[in-house]
Amino acid sequence: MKKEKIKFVLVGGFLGAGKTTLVGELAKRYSAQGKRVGIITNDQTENLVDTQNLRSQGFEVGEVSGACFCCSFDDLVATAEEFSADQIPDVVLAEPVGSCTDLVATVILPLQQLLGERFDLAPFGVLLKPSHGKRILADAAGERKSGFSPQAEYIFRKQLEEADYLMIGRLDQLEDGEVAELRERLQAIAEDVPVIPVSPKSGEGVDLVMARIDHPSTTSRRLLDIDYDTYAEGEAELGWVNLTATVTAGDEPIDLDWLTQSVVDRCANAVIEAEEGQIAHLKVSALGGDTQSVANVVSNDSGVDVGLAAGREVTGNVQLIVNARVAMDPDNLEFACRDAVAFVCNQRGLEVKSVTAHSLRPGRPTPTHRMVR
Ligand SMILES: Nc1nc2c(ncn2[C@@H]2O[C@H](COP(=O)(O)OP(=O)(O)OP(=O)(O)O)[C@@H](O)[C@H]2O)c(=O)[nH]1
Ligand SMILES: [Mg+2]
Repeated sequence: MKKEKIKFVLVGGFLGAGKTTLVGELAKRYSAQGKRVGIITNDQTENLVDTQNLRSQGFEVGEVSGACFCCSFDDLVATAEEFSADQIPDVVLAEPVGSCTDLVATVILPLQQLLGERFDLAPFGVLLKPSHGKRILADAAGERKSGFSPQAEYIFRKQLEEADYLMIGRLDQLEDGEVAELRERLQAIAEDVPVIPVSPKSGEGVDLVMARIDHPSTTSRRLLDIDYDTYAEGEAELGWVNLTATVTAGDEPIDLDWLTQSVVDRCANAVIEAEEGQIAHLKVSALGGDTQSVANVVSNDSGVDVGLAAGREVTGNVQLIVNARVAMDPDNLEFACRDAVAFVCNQRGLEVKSVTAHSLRPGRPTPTHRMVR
């Protein structure tokens, strides 16, 4: 009997663009159709807010950590295949690291060419992050005011250039004029690529994304002309911190939403006030029992977002995870993350039982495969 292929959907976009939110919304909709869904998250190091977030929503999540998908291609394939232990999934949704690009040559074509009997590759959709899109995609005067270096901006643009279709995220927060302007700027980068405005959070436009995935009309596989030295310099500009802490208030109830929002707010203020950091994405998760809260800050000029509201208090131990990606020195960033956790817990008399943190600058990408046709 012919084995069914797994539909493999890679969701691209810069740090904080809304990939995890979109993956969660797609997973919910495919599950509601009776499809079996597997999700793969990815990071340079362990302890991911995204994994905890998607698992707490009830999804089956595998994690590729330690390097991006392109540099851990075999892990990516093994993780995708683990879902098949009981029953082959219908759909695998995979979220690459948000500072990663050249994914068509290093992930999509290798999966298609080496494992095409098992995987059916969906068109590659990339989410535009409006807060950075407005600043990075040059205005008529060509003036740079994103706060990021030209090398980091290079990655942002390359991510958009290789898409089969583009999505303008956070539609719920954009005026019609802003959508039109972003569409124009995107079309200057990739003239003939379809553009879908979408709100992963409210769900608006997600049906159009699913139509692209389920009934692909074009999968042009745009191969990038890319300079890996510039790409590596752009990634290395980012400080990367993954911190985990166990905190407890004993029998006193802890308001998880207050906790995550306070920690992310204090951390954001510290890196902005230092006038050193450009925030790509700060996220804080708190998990007590099976109740979770996630709070995020996606740029220097945006406030705190509630990515996932717990809506209730918990007692006992809470696992706190901070994932910070900011253009600044990683040691200073780690200090800001540790200080935010200690300060906020102290405010409410919460005991911090343990803290571990891992800080780094991403190393040069060295893809397992790079196929240029
Ligand atoms: N208002 C609004 N907020 C959104 C939308 N989509 C995502 N967000 C918020 O944006 C923040 C970042 O979203 P994520 O889905 O975590 O972004 P990401 O691309 O996965 O980020 P990384 O994994 O760090 O690359 C969260 O606080 C989300 O709640 C949207 O459509 N509207
Ligand atoms: Mg994510």
